[in-house]
Amino acid sequence: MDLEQRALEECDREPIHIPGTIQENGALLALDPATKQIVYASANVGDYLGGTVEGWLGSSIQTLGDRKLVHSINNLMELPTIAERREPVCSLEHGGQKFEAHGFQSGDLFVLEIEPSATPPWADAEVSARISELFQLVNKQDDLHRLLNISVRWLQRMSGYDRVMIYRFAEDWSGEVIAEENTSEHDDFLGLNFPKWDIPTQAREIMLRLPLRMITDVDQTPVPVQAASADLPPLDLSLAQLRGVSPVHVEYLRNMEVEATMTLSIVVKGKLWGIISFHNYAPMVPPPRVRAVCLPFIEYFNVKLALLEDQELQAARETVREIHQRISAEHAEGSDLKEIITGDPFPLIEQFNADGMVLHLDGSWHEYGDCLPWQKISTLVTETCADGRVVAFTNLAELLPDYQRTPDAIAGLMIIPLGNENAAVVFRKGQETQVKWAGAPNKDIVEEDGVVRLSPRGSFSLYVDTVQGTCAPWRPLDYELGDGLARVVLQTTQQRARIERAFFEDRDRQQKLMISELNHRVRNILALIRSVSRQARRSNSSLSSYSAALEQRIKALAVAHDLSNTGMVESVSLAKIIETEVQPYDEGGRHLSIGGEDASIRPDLCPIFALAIHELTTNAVKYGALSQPDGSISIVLKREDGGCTISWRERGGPAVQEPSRTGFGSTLIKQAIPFELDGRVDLRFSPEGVEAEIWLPQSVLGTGFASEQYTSPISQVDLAPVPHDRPKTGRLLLVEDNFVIAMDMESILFDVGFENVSTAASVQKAMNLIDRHTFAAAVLDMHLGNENSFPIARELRARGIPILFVTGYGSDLERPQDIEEIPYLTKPVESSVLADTLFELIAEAECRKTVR
Ligand code: BLA
Repeated sequence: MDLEQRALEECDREPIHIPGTIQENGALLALDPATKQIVYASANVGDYLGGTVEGWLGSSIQTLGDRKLVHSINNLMELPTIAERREPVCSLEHGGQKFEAHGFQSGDLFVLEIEPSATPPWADAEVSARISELFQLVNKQDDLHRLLNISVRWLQRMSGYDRVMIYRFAEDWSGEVIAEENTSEHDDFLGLNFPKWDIPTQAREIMLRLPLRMITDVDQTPVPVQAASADLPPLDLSLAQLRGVSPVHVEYLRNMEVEATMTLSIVVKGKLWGIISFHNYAPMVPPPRVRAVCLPFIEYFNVKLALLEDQELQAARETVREIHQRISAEHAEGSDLKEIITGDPFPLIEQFNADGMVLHLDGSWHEYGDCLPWQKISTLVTETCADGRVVAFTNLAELLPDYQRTPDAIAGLMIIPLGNENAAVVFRKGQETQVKWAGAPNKDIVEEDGVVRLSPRGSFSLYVDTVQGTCAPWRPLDYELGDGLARVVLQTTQQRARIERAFFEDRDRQQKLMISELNHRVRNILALIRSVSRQARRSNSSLSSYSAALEQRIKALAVAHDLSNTGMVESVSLAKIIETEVQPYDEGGRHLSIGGEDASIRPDLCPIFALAIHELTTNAVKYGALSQPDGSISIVLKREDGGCTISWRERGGPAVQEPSRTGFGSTLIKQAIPFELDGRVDLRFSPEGVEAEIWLPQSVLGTGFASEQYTSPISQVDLAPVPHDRPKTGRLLLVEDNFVIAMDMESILFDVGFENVSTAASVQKAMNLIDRHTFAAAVLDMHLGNENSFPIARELRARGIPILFVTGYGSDLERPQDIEEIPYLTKPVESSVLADTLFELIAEAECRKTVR
């Protein structure tokens, strides 16, 4: 094996998960849950909790003294989730100082991390405002690069780090800085590439598990973690926020002159996509409020990124579709397929961004533009076509050993099997690319005592490398083009032009619907998240538990979104949603059983249903069946009463008591189901276990969705503020079918002075209210599940009541002509804009009355 390979493997072998040290800005204890004894302690534990390390080691958990802490630890130790994530434990006080404790599981042990609380105390309201601002900012971006640029700018300002970068991994795990906000005097890194060994495999594996890593000061003295006895194995600190830093990486950061870092993991569809890297040129402990914003942010950012990537692909498909449609249309008009493709293949070659093409059809071949002769590639094509899939290569020299490369030669090809030994092969010439590296990516290899090591480079200044002999990478679009071509040819040769036309027409219609639906769902999900974040803040006392709860709720929504997004399905299985939400907490798969007759739910309603199940689950994990090793949840689905009943029964948990205070979870379950899903719910806190019966009507269960046609766009009304005195507010009508959003709107309206709001979720209920009350104005959600609010608008207008529409569809929805003049706002609605618009409308209406 060559030196280079050995050195790289050595890098990957460094056991960074068991560094034996922590960073100095906190202390750590590890407990054995079986004996309740402390078996590891960091040398600095005395600075935080008093006493000495020797005193702490071997002592019982009771030594912690603080009853609340001991109780919380005992509870947390039962949670299966602590094997995968750090959970907040509680705040505590020692010697007049306040600390925050977090815990996680490491092997068989429970690890407790203690960090000083922030002084001055965290400003909850500010954190919540920042999160909401950030979500909104992220959500507004419909272009990947704008999203990245805005995010780094905002994160830099919010966090105070000198530099924030987004670093994207390539296929081979090297990477490039693709967005940067640099406020330091050091050179920019934007556009620079870093070799794969800068972030070795085991560091990337930890990144996939841990959303946030911090290194607070490269010059600090690492604090040893001591064990109660010498025969104990080293403690796995993968999930520790305080984990000590690898010496190689310290050297790396010193060479960069960076003193402190924070890293957020960008994970898209289960894969590490990149990182957001924060650098500071002085030591820096990221303030708790910064972390409390960053954790939910990165979850949301990941969802948004996945969505944008899907959208990009969707747009590319549109182009591909047009080409294929042309081919099949010409064929349907009687032209011979061979003539269509071979007659003028250059538009197709152009679409592939290629230089030439060879077509092998029915035993003869045709060559166009710059290409390799058929004889040279026929073996390769036959071998590669065996499984009928499109394949592509960027470096022919690697593939064909005797291939002689000249500067202007063909470097890559895509092989498209067309059935019956027919094939199309598309060629691309090599290109000279300049890759900019942060420092020459030469490997600095040293051999000491038989061990081969790679050291970090000393310089990160620009180094330009010129690469020849490979072609531009094949894009997903090229594969789509190839696949589509294969399909068209196969279908047409089988004389199925008619069926195919129907197929394309259907796809065209579906694609339009899909894009509109996608946008709509993103907006609704964002609105839900924003309101959930407001609600959650009221019911969680500490900021870190607020942030953790929020993070988990976003995850639940994201999972639901992914489910409903796969292939834009017509409906999603209820059992699948339940399984997806509960399974992560079901250790060993022993505690959950789902049975009965499955039903499906409309994809647009999937997130709210998932959120309700998430709330039941978290409750079970914290207080119910999933908090005990023997607990179980049985879920039975039953088709009855013109709908479907979901019965949730917990058994084997601690004795249940009716909670004295209704939390966000049970409020959501009890109200969202009737309010938004038009269903019924019976939530019982029986002593032997929580029981819930949820009934959903047929109207929300899966048949088709989005039957409305979204056609010509309408322009956003001009909402330039008109100076006016804020009038005294009367009663306001709010029509909104999404319960969480309604709760949120009510609180916004209350905050801006509308103390008297009547809310309805359907046309019928709104009409009843209009008959009973006099309203000063009305805010109407355009879409109410299966109906729209236009009849309400007509009725209100007849009574001279000012109206404001809100819609999650942006400008996609056309209002009927007779109510075209009514202004609208797009969700999520800014509270100040909502207030200004309403006051303006009311003032105008007053004016009209006076004139009359
Ligand atoms: C870790 N290397 C890291 C981390 C980053 C990088 C982000 C995670 C730790 C952190 O948050 O700082 C690299 N940082 C980058 C890159 C950019 C950036 C590419 O900002 C670009 C903008 N490093 C080397 C060599 C080795 C090596 C030669 O240069 C191995 C022989 C190892 N890097 C290395 C190790 C870790 C690491 C071991 C883990 C450090 C730890 O978590 O303790």
